Amino acid sequence: EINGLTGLDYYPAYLDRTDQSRLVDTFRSIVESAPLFQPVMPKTAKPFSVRMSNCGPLGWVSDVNGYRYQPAHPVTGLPWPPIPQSLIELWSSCAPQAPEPEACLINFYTPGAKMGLHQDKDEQTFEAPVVSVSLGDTATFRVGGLSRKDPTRSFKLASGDVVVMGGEARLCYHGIDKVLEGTSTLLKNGGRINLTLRRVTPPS
Ligand code: MD3
Ligand code: FE
Repeated sequence: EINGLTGLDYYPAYLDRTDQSRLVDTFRSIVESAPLFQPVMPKTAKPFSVRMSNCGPLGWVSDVNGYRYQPAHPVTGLPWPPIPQSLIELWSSCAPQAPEPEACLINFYTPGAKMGLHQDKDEQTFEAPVVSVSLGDTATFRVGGLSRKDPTRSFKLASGDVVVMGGEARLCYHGIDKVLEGTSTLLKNGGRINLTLRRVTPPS
């Protein structure tokens, strides 16, 4: 719990170095078939500084028309690759009561990339938590309340850390202020990978 928010569970060093390296290999194989793309903001077309890809039956995209989940890569038109078993198992461990995840958004941050304060509310259900895995350089993460104006708290997310946002925390404002260059040797060329597992549609 952080900020008196229930439903935010932080598991520092949840993954050991071996598990982290395996996930980096998994990331590399996913982006071979579903290359990182540069999303743009709806209406303004301003590019995100974070590049993205997805795996799973649905993937999150943003373009001039809006934010949405879709079954195919916006550039290749191919279906997203499946969510790897290791991440399905991580979800089952961290969110044992939730239905299976349908989307895994992959965020790739180079030094200087950030993500403004936002809510994750493009899903059709908020019943399941969002489960996040950080790999590579440490980032400064900011989390607030249900209103944009609520005070925020910052903490660091390091490689191998897992954050589970469920319950009240599921719709909290949050963002990434900064990636701290040179804080991890996991990725040869530096940077940060964040994987977020999500349920998008209500369970049948
Ligand atoms: C708090 N990603 O992809 S992960 C995102 O590190 C996103 O790339 C950040 O915000 C990143 O939407 C933060 C931690 C996280 C994920 C989901 C949340 C925090 C959250 C949902 C609700 C509140
Ligand atoms: Fe988010």
